[in-house]
Amino acid sequence: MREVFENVSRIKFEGRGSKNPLAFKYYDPSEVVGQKTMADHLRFSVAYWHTFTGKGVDPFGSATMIRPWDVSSDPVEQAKARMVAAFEFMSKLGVPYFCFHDRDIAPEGATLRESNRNLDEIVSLAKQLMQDTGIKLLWGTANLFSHPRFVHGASTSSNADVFAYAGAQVKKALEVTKELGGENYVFWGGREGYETLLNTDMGFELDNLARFLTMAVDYAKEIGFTGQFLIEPKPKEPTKHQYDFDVATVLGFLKKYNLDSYFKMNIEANHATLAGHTFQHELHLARVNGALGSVDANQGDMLLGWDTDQMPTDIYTTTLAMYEILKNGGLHSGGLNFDAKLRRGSFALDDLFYGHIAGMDAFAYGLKVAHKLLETKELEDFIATRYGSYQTGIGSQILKGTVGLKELEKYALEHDQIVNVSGNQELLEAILNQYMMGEK
Ligand code: XUL
Ligand code: CO
Repeated sequence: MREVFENVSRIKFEGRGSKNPLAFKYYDPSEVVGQKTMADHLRFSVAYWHTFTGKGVDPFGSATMIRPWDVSSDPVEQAKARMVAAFEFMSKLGVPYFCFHDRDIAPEGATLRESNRNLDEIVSLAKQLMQDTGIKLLWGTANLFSHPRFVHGASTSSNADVFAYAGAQVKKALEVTKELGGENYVFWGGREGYETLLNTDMGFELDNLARFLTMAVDYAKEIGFTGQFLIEPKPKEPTKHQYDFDVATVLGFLKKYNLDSYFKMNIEANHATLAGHTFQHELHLARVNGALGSVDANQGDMLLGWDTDQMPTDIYTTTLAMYEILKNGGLHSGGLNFDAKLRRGSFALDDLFYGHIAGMDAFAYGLKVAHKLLETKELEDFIATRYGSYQTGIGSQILKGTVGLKELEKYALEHDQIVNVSGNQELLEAILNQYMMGEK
């Protein structure tokens, strides 16, 4: 079959000085950082929806990205051509993984039966292409938000028929993910939220969300799907208030419904900032709760209040993200999935490579700086010293649980002239800059 990216060959690592836009400057998949290769640390994945079905449409204008694989008038044939092009792109880019929603890869039919048949047909092509190229599935998911039937939500819809339909769709998506050896399965609650409490029974909807997730856990057990379940928090968009608001909210939800042992988080950078957090905050909170599963790698724009899903190029953010990931002992079955799209003006085919190369290099750079920071332990040592008062005296008794408020009062009455030490934030920021610039 004729190649779509015919002027691009396999992207190689050429190193820092390279002027070749189609080469990696920092990402050398075989370079060993600490105990693992860069490829094993970073586990990059391409998001099918943005990269192969996204066309640059925005609320004010139509498609700017006219893709050579979008040629057939038959939707299934079109989906096949797109899938073949996707594997050519991913092989040339040298990513080990991809991710998809059911409806990204195969068209919705007139009935659920027809949609399932379409999906089966495309999945068998995907399976073949995965075998040919060695590219694996990081995660699968079901699109429970685009079709008008999900106008009031999926598992949190006021309409029980929609709950049932969504259940059928997740059942099929789980089967397909298992069939393709998917290492995780993601639940992003696209329309699981509300617009106004004037028409919403929030407690009932949250109970239904938990019922739905419990059914998914049960079905995964039944079919022997052993991949990790992930919830992807997001505070708003498309609904005004999404139930999976942020990591803290999801942790509370999972605990309430006894689902916490079955789910980890898929943390997306732009969702973190929409929630008023940093990406690092969300990764850190998930990590210290044993719930850091995978990452949707992108970035937002601080001047815009919506989910711009830009390619991650901010090396400070990627460094602090990799710091958390290394402290987590890696991403395990997770990966860095580029849930990121090109700007509408970047409509050339080569921009797909430039965008992904920029993101991969930014994370590779971040990995190396983060590794250095952990090797010297400069930040860790500072933090350990900062909490040193808990290692001896009253602090160690607090940790051991051998004192209560009465003992604290006795101690405080004798030690009420408190001496605090500086947090040295600016000093630490300057030290981080030295690492960023390779001076440490
Ligand atoms: C939407 C989003 C989704 C999920 C998968 O903001 O991030 O693409 O990653 O459904
Ligand atoms: Co995402």
